[in-house]
Amino acid sequence: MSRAVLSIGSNMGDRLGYLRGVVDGFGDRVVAVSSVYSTPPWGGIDQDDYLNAVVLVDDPDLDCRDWLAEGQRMEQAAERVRVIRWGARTLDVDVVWCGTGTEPILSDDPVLTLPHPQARHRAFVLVPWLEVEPDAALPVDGAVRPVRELLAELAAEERDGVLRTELSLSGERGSAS
Ligand code: A4P
Ligand code: MG
Repeated sequence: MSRAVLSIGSNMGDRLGYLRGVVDGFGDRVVAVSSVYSTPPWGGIDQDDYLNAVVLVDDPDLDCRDWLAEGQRMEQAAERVRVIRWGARTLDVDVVWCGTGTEPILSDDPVLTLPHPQARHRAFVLVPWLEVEPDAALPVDGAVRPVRELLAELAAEERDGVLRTELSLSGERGSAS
């Protein structure tokens, strides 16, 4: 049984449509969905801006690997081609955090590393996560750190690049890609 924090992103094609597909795909397992954020590419590869969001999911019958597998199925359905690490993609679904209740599961398995090793450095993950879970905490180097502190430690330009949009992944929907 598990609860997970998923970071979803797209910077190719129908970006909003791909993100909505994730929320629709997880259906009633979705507990909360952040706003959609426009974010500059992270990781030093020259590419278009992303739309990013965070989705909280919960299902007593699924474990952390199931969330990864479901996310990868959705990436494939979005016709994602894996060309270059940290490069452009129609859809990326990362498991940022997974646990039972509030207890995190830790893993250094390269197939599923938990928490996601880059999450702490990524304002495009931390900003939307805090929106849906203001008291979120992330295990970092053996200590559990409030996500709001991790975000405050990032460079101001990292944080300032993450812009909330009026686009929505649930409920009433705008139209744009
Ligand atoms: N994997 C291990 N742990 C995890 C985890 N916690 N969640 C493995 C998801 N996957 C995990 O991923 C490579 C392998 O990581 C998988 O086989 C999985 O078993 P991938 O998605 O196939 O490859 P990738 O995405 O090219 O590389 P990577 O390192 O996963 O990149 P990221 O971390 O996904 O970063 N900039 C902005 N603004 N917004 C973004 O969303 N995304 C990326 C991709 C780069 N820059 C970005 C964004
Ligand atoms: Mg990925």
